[in-house]
Amino acid sequence: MTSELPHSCGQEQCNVRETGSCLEGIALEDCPHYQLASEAEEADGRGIEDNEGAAEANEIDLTGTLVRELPHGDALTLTEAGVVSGAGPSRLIVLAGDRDCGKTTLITSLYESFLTGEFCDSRFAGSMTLPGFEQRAFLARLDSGVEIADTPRTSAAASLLVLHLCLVTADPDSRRLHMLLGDLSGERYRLSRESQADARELRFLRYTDRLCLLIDGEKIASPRERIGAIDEAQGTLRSLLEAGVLGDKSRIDVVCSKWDLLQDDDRAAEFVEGGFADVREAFENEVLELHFGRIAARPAQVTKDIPHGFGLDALLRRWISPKVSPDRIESPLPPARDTERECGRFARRYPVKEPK
Ligand SMILES: Nc1nc2c(ncn2[C@@H]2O[C@H](COP(=O)(O)OP(=O)(O)OP(=O)(O)O)[C@@H](O)[C@H]2O)c(=O)[nH]1
Ligand SMILES: [Mg+2]
Repeated sequence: MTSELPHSCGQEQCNVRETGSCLEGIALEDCPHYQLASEAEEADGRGIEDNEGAAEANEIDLTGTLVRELPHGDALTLTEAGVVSGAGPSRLIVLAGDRDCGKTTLITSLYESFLTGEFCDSRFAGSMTLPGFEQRAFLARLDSGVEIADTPRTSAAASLLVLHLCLVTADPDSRRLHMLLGDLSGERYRLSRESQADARELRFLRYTDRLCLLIDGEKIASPRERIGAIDEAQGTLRSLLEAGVLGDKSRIDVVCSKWDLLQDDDRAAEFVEGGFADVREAFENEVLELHFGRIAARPAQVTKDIPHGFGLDALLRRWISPKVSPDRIESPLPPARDTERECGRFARRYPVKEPK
């Protein structure tokens, strides 16, 4: 376009900028008033201003390049957890159980177990949810000034909040493992027992590595509430199986929490034994794995027998153990034949399909 021509002229009446021709009809290089536009702008200071403008714009770009988006630090959504699990080996464990049974405390105690060093032959290697952990652990810390340790209630609105711990395991390959600990609100758990529609909403349980179902030890300690506590756990498992969100590929831990309240109560401890046996009988053949445990993530009174985080090591070891897919065919390569090519040997590993 003519207006973009880089011409300029010292005579006001000359249109060389627009037309590219000299007012006096002479060759541009012969005209004493003619200048290149950039020279003219530099002479009156405009070029410098523009250069400064460009420099400012560059500075903004540079800032944009240098400022990194940091993780928000609070618990992740299920979608965000999916992104983390795509980054490397991972385990998504969902903790479920009635209100106040101790799910959040279990998660924060696991995190705290790594604050002093190695735990379960693994070391802490980072977390995208450190503020999330700290926020949950805050009320439990002695220096927070509350007399009885407590954790903020998990919101019922979010169906699953996921906390992230990256661990380096001590095996020879020293691999990093992303532990994704899902905290299902007590309210969502109760609804899943009472309605099939609500149970179906927990369809993400199909894709999790384990479901850890907590039975509240405080309820077991109460003779009036203990039968209901085991019945509710059984009812929830039944409802989730019928809704199809659990099935023959599910791995489940059934764990009695707050064991510190039961250790001196033989009748309650026997009741837990019996309850676990009933759950085993009812569900063992319907799921892939069923394990039972007892924990005291944060005992009211720490003793030699029940230290802080009692039972968590057994649980975590199971959670970080190598993942074996039920569909995986464990079939080593057969010995090579003399003149056989590698692909032929590979093909022989699988039996030829029967013709229909
Ligand atoms: N005695 C004892 N109390 C515990 C233990 N673990 C947790 N608690 C207490 O149980 C209460 C409830 O714990 P939370 O972890 O908040 O329970 P939750 O299952 O996350 O509850 P919701 O978020 O409401 O579903 C808190 O007051 C904890 O301090 C334990 O091992 N022993
Ligand atoms: Mg909670």
